[in-house]
Amino acid sequence: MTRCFIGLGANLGNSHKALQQAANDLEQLPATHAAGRSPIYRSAPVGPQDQADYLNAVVALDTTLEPLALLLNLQALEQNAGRQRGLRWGPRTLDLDILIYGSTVLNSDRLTLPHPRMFERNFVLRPLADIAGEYWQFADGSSLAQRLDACPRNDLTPTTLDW
Ligand code: PH2
Ligand code: MG
Ligand code: MG
Repeated sequence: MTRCFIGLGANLGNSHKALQQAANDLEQLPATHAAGRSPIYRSAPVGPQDQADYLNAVVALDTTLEPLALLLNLQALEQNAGRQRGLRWGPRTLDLDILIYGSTVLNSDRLTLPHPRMFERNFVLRPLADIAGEYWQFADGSSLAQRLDACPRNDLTPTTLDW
């Protein structure tokens, strides 16, 4: 089993419901077990500003699915949630990103691990730190806490939304 962390984001339609459904679906994937859910945060959009605030969270999974198989499963869940491919960084009903897959470092056309933009995004690092703990270390020896310190402070607030 490999511990992996999935970033969830949504800002179109019923985003709260989309996140709840996605977390349940992720934990039901084949060869996969639930390993934790962060609180749900509300965040100002990064990228085009003429779009609604996002809900963001991170879910931890233990899985024996290989990274690309996991990616295909995430894309299927995005499709089921009515995801339309549109503007880069534009509004979406559901976005599921593999942030970390164990200690795997991967640079392929299909997938880059760890997620290449997560270190500039506090809406990813904050919920990740909530459930990954302070002991997670990246290949360069840096900790999540250090990465969070160095991250731009985009507007981010915890919500009381439940799972
Ligand atoms: N996702 C994006 C682009 N911008 N902004 C916030 N606040 N949250 C997101 O999840 C997000 C974003 C593309 O994946
Ligand atoms: Mg994304
Ligand atoms: Mg994505």
